[in-house]
Amino acid sequence: VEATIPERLRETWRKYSANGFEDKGGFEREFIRHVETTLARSLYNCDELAAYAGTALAFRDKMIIEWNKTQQRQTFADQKRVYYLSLEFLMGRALDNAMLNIDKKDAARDGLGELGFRIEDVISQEHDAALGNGGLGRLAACLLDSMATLDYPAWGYGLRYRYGIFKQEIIDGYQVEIPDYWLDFNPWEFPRHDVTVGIQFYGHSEKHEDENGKVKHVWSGGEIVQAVAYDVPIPGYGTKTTNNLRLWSSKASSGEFDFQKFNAGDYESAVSDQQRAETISAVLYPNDNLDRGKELRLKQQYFWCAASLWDIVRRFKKSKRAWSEFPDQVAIQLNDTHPTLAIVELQRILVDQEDLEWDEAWQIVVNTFGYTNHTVLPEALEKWSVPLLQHLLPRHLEIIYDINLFFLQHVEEKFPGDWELLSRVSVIEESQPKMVRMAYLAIIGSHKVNGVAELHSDLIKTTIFKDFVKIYGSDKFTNVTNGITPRRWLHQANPRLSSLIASKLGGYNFLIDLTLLDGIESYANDPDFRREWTEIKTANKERLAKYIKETTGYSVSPTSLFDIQVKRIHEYKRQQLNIFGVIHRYLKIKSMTPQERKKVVPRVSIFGGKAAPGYWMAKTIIHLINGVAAVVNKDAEIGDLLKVIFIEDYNVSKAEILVPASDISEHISTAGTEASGTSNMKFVLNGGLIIGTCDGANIEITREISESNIFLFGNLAEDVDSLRHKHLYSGFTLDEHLHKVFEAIRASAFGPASAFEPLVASITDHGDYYLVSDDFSSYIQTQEAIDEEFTKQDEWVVKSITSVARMGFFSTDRVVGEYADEIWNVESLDVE
Ligand code: OAK
Repeated sequence: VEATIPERLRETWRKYSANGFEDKGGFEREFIRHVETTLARSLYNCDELAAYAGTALAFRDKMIIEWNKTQQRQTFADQKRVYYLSLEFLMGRALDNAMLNIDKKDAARDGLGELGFRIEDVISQEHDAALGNGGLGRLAACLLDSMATLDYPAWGYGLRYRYGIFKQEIIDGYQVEIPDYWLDFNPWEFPRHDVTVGIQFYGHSEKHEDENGKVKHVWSGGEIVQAVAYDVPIPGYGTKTTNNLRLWSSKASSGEFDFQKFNAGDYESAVSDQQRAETISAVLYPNDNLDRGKELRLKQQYFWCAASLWDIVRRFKKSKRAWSEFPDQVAIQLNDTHPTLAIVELQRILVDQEDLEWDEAWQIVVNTFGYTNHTVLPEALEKWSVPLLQHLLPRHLEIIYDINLFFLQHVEEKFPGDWELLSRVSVIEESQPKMVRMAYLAIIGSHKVNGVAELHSDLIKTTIFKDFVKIYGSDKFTNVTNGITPRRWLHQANPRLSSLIASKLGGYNFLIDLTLLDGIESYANDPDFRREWTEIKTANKERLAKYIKETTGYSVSPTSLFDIQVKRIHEYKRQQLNIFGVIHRYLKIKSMTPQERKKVVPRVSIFGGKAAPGYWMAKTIIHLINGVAAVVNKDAEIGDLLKVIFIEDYNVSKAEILVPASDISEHISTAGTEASGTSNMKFVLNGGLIIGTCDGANIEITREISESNIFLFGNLAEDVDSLRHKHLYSGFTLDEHLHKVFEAIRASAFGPASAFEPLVASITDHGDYYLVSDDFSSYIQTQEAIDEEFTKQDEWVVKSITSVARMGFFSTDRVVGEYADEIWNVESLDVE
C-alpha cells in the first residue's frame, strides 16, 4: 500500500517542510541544534569530533532535501535509468565534497570560525569511506560524482562492508594490517529497513510440468539471508541533482537470531546462523588485480547481484510496461566481472519467475548489460569452480550451461568444424575441476564490452578476447578512456590552484567543462602567473613536508624535487624499479666528491600503497623501501640530497594531500599491464610532471599534453613477449647498474640480505617477468634528465602550466557522456 498524505493536508506539510540553511547564521543555527539535540552534547563538551558531526548533519539535511526531490523527479519522469554495479566504491571523505557541491563551504568556514573551530581540522575528523582497493573502486566513485553532476538518473549498487580496506601500519619496516571498522558514526547513510529482500543460497533445482505441459524450473531448499538497503546520497556539483548509492547489508532471516533454536537450548547454533549471515557483507576482500576464488566472495557477489536485480525489476514493474521495454528503461553497467552473476540472475527472473521464453528473455538481458574490463592480468581474471557453483547456486549453474550451449551452437554455425575455437571460447574451462570463465560469460551476456584506455582496449581485442572479436565482430568492443572528477581532484584537493585558474578564466565553469582549461595555456608566458603557480606548488609541498614530519619524524626540504609513487603495491606497477633506482642514486652520491655533490639536485622519494595481505613479494618490496629509508635518511653525508619516505596507510584523503605536492610522479608499469591508471591524470591535473612507460592512459596523456611535457622511457608493449622469451630461453645479461644495486642489497646494506633475496632472484633467476632489468638503464637515464630539467625552473613551470591546460579530456564528465551515448543510450534529466 502506498501511503500518502491526502491532498487537503499537503499545504500544512509544505508550510513546514524542511529547507536547511542558506547562510552563515543559518549554518550556525543548524550546527548548534544538531550538536545539542541530535548528539546530546553541549557548549561545554563540543570537541572537534562533535563539531564534525554537527557540520556533517547540517549539510546532510541540505543534501537530503535535494535527494528526495531528485528521486521524486526521476520517478515522475520515468525515463531510462543507469545502474552501476560495483563491488567497490572508494568514496573517501564526504563532508568537504558536500560543502563544495552544495556551494556552502564559505558559510561553514565562517560559521565554524565564529564557534572556535578551523574548518580543515573539522573536515579531517571524518573517517574515509574506504570500500575499495584501488583504481577500480575509485573510478566508480568518480563516475558517481559525474553522473550526478550531469543530471543522469543513475544509481550505484554495492555492498555495505562493515570493514573497508584494512588500515596499514608499518612496524619495523613490515606492513601490518589493522581492521578498518568505520561505521561507529556514519552520518551519510540511511538504513532502509523497509527495503529488505531474502536472498536464497544452496538447495536444489527441480523440473516440474505445469498444467499446460510446460517445463518449469523450481529452485527450492537451502537457506535465506536478508539483504537490507542502506542509501547514501551523491550530490552533483552545481546542480540540484542528488543521486543514490544503495549498499546492501546482510542479516539473518529470523531477525536477531533463531528463537526456536535458542529456546530449545541450541544457543551456539542460533548465534552462529546469525553470524554466518552477517559475515556476507562483513569485509571487503583486500586484493587488487588478483582473484582468489573464495566461497564467501562468491556469496558476496550473488547476494549483491540478486538484491540489486530484485530492486531494479521491482521498480520497472511499477511502470506496468511490457518486458520487451525493459532495456529501454534500464541500463546496467558491470564494473569488471564481479557482478557477472547479475546476467544469469536476470535471465532466471525472466524465465523461471516471469515465464518469458528463453530467447525473448535473453534478448532483453543482452540489451540491458554492458561490461567494463579493467585488467588483462591472467591472475585477475575471475573463474569460479563448477562444483562450488553447483553447491551454492544450482539453478544458476544450469542457466550458465544453457547460455553456453546456445552460444556454442551459434559459434558452430558460424565456424563449422572449428572444434578448437569452440573449446577456446567455451564458458566452461575443461579443467579439473571445471571452471566458469566469468569474463566470457560477461561478454556473451552484454551488448557492449569496453576497455578503459586505448592501448588496453586494443589489447583485449587482440589478446584475451580475440576469438570473441572474430565471433561478434569488432563493433561489440569499444574504448572509453578513464577520467577523474575535477571537483575532488582539483577544486577540493588544491583549492588555491583552482582559484588561480578561476581568476584567469572568469569563474569556475572549467569544473563542469574541463576543456575550458585550455584558456590558461597562454598564461604560461606571464611571469606573474608563473610565480603564483610556483608559490602554490611550494605551499602544497610545505603542507606535505609538515605531514611527513608529523607522521614519520623525518624532515624533508620543500625545495627538493618531490618524486611520488602512490598506488597499490604490485610487481607489475614496479615499485621495485623505483626503489632500485633510489639505491642506484644513493650509491652514486656516496661515490661523489664533495665538489660533485654540490651539483646534485636534492630529491625526496615518496612511496605509499598497500600490499594485499597474502601477496608476499609486494610485502617484500615495502620492506625494502623502508630498509632503504632507514639507512639513507640517517646518513649524515647525504643530508637533504636524498630522502626516502614511506607514507603509511595510503588512502583517498591522503591522496588529496599528496597529489597536489608532486614535482614528479611515477607511472612505470611494464608496458601492456596497467589498463589505464588514473593517478597519472590526478598528478598532471595538479601541475606535476610525470615519468612513465608507454602504458595505459600515459599514452593518451602524452598525446594530449605533447611528448615534450612528459618523461617517457622503457620498452613498448609490442616487445614484451619477445623480451620475456629471451629471459627464459636465451639467457640475458643483467643491467650493469642494477647489478651494483643488487650487490649492495646482497651485502646487507639495507637490512639482512636474506629478506630481499627472493625479490632479487625474481629478476636474476626467475625470468624477470616484469622486465625490470630491461628497462633499468632507460629509467635511470630519464631520472637524470629530470634532474637536469628541474634546474631550469622557468621551463619546468611552463611545462607544468601547459600540461594542466591540456588535461581537459580526462574528466569523468567526458567519460560518463561517452558511456551514456555509446553504451547506455540514456539521457540526462532536466532539473528545471
Ligand atoms: C581490480 C580488481 C580486479 C580487476 C581489476 C582491478 C583494478 O583495480 N583495475 C584497475 O582499474 C583502474 C580503473 O579502470 C585502472 O585505471 C587500472 O589500470 C586497473 O589496474
